[in-house]
Amino acid sequence: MTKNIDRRAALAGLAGTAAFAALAPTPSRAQGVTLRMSGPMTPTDQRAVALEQIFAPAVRGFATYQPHYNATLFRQGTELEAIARNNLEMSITSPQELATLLPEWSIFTAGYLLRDAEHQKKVFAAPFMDGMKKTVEDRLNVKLLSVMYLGRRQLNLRTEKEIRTPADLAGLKLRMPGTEAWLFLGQALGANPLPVAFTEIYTALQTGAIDGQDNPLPTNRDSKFFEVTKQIVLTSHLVDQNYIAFSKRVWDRLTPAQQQTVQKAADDAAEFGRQNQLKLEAELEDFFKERGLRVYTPDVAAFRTRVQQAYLSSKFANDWPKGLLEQINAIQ
Ligand code: KDO
Repeated sequence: MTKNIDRRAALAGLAGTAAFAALAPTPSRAQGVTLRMSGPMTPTDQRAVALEQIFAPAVRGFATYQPHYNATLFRQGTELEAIARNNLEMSITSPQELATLLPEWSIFTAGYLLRDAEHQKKVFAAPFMDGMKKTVEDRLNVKLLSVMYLGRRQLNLRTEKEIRTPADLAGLKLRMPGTEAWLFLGQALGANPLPVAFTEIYTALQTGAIDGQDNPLPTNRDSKFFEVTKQIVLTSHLVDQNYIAFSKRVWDRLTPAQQQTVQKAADDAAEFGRQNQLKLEAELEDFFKERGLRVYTPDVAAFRTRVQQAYLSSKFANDWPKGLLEQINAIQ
């Protein structure tokens, strides 16, 4: 189990590190730089596959991509700090992790905000996101290269009781990742959220320490959660997004041509991963049904109403940049 720690206090220190990195003498142009990527995902996760199959070969002329999966190099949620401190070159980060350090990012942790993968991609590319990205660079020494589609998060429970509305989740121990924003999502859905690291979910489900977890269908298959659960409730409560996070210090050492190659490699990998993930999401309902799980759609309107109201009246909403919600909603 992981504790929910507020790391905002650490930001002052991190900003200092980033400023120091910016002042350090410019090292010679990148020759054979190693790009260590750390994350909690499995190697079969489509984001991992995309980076290995598309990103790695594209940058091979000047960089070696070196992935570390299952949080073996850095614990889930500590990767941004590792990049900020120049201890790591890459990660796949999330708005929930960014929000622990830069509260305005909590807007993207809100359930039922983004409509689908296309909306997510357009919002990330919109000019109104430039300032948000720049703050991440300046404060954390992290460049967000591209947006990766993780999928629509669905409830996946080891209990048998049918879930139609948020009221049916009362008292249910729902695992969420260990940040404040994630825990709030579990609460907004009507459940009793418990923080557990991604790598501990399977055992927590198996032993009954938790009643359920939420993740997109492809993640459920990759991490075999279906083996220790009985049902999937298709709430689609979050069109989950991740970002390819890249060390700004390493970026600044690349030549303009190398930077262009890295940027294109990241965009191509994100697109490849997105298409594969969408295809899997469309196919996997049958996979789970064949393995004996119940898969069904609840009263999604009831979930949407409750979750949206919870976010709009939450303390998080006070940190959202003025007008951003409207700009996000206006993107077609
Ligand atoms: C999870 O811990 O449930 C989560 O899905 C959260 C995501 O933001 C992302 O970090 C993901 O885990 C990991 O990459 C593992 O797939």
